[in-house]
Amino acid sequence: MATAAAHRTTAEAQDAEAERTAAHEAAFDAAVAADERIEPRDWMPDAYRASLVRQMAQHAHSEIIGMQPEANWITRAPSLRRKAILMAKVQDEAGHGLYLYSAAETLGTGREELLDKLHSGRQKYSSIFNYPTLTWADVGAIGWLVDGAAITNQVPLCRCSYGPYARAMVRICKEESFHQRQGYELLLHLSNGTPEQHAMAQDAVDRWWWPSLMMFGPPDDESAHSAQSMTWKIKRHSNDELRQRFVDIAVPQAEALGLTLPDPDLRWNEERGHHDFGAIDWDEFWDVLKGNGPCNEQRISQRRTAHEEGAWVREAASAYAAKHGKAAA
Ligand code: FAQ
Repeated sequence: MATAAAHRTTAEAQDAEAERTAAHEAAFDAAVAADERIEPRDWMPDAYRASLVRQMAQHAHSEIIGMQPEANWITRAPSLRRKAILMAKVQDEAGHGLYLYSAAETLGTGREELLDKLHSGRQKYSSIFNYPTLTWADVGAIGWLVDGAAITNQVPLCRCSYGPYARAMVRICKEESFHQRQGYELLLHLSNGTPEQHAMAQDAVDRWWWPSLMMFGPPDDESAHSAQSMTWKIKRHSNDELRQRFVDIAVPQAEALGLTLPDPDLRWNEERGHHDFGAIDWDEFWDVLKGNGPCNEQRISQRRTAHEEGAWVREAASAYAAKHGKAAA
C-alpha cells in the first residue's frame, strides 16, 4: 500500500512539473511571437540558452581575436592621426568583447569558462581573423569590408529576442559604423593617391573580399542553426540574405572608391533586383574553421600568451574590487 501511494505521489509530482514546463513554454513562445524581450530571469528553454551562449561567445571571441590583425599595424601607422584612430578602433573591439562576455554572463556562463573554451579550441571565432594583414591598406580593407559585413550582420541583432544581447548590439553597431567609415576613408585616400598606393588598396580588396563574404556563415542549406535561431528570433535573417544585402551595398561603394571587386561574375540582375555574384570557395571556409587558415595557430597562441601575461592585472583588479567592496560595506 505504502509503495502504491509513493508511486502515485511521484507520478503526480511529475505531472505537475510537466504542466509547469508546458505553461512556461507557452509563455516563452508567446513572448517571442509578440516580439517581447526575453530577460535573464525569465524562463527559457535550455536549448535557447545554450544556442545563445554559443553564438554570443563566438561573437565575443571574434571581437577580441579581431584586435590582433589590426594591432599589428599600430606601430607602423603612417601618421599620428592614423595611429590615434587605429588605437581607438582596436580599443573599441576590446570593449565589444567585454559587453558580449558580460551579456553571456547573464545566461549563467562565466567569462573564465568561455575563455577557456576559446583557448582550448572548443569554441570558435570568426573565420575572417585567420587571414594576415600584409600591408597598411589591409587596415582600410578590414574597416570597409570586415566592419561593413559585421554591421550588416549585427544591425538585425539589435532586435534579437534576448534583451541583454540586443541592447549590447545597439552600442556595438554605432561604433562599428564609425569603424566602417574610417576604413572607407582610408581606402579612398590610398585609391586616389600615387599609383603604388592605389595598387596597394586594390591588392588588399582582392584579398579581403571573398573572406568577408564567408563571414556570414555557410549557405542556408548547410546552416545547422539558422532555422531554429530564426524561429526563436535570435537571428532575423538567413546567412544568404545578409550576404546578398552586403554585396548590394558594397558594389556602388567600390565604384565610388575607384576599386574593383575581384569577381568576374558580379553583375546586376534586373529580374532579382540584386547583384549576382560568383561561387564562394566553401572548402576554404570549412578548412579555416578546422584550424587550417593562414593565421589560426598564431592567433590562438598570441591570445593564450596575452591571457597568461594578464593574470596579474586580473588579480589586481579583483583585489581592488574586494577592497572597494569592503570599504563600501
Ligand atoms: N566563422 O549554423 P550556422 C566583427 C560556424 S565580429 C567561424 O550558420 P549560426 C567585429 C557556426 O558557429 C564577427 N565560424 O551558425 C570586428 C556553426 O558552428 P558551431 C563575428 C562560423 O550561428 C570587426 C557552424 O559554422 N560576428 O567582425 C562562421 O546560425 C573588425 C554552422 O553555421 C558574429 O559572431 C564564421 N564566419 O550563424 C572585430 C555575429 N560562420 O557554433 C574586429 C554573431 C558560421 O555549431 C575587427 N553571430 N560559423 O560550432 C552570428 O550572427 C552567427 O553566429 C553567424 C553564424 C552568422 C556568424
